[in-house]
Amino acid sequence: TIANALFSVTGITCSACAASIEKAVKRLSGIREAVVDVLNNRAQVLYYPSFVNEDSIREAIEDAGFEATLIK
Ligand code: 9UX
Repeated sequence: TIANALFSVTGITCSACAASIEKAVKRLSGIREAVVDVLNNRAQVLYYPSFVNEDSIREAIEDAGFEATLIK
């Protein structure tokens, strides 16, 4: 099964940083897709819950240098 997580990510102002967050999240195993929306400060992630969880994804975003909060 696949799950969907939406995060609020503060402080992203450029597409280069959005791309680096997407890359950091996709590096985790169990990620199907990661899309960062700079204009709306959102990161949408499709993932396989048997391999990865929301908190690990949040930590990957924070390790990339940005504050992330799970919205749903
Ligand atoms: Mo990418 Mo950070 O611009 O201010 S370098 S978001």
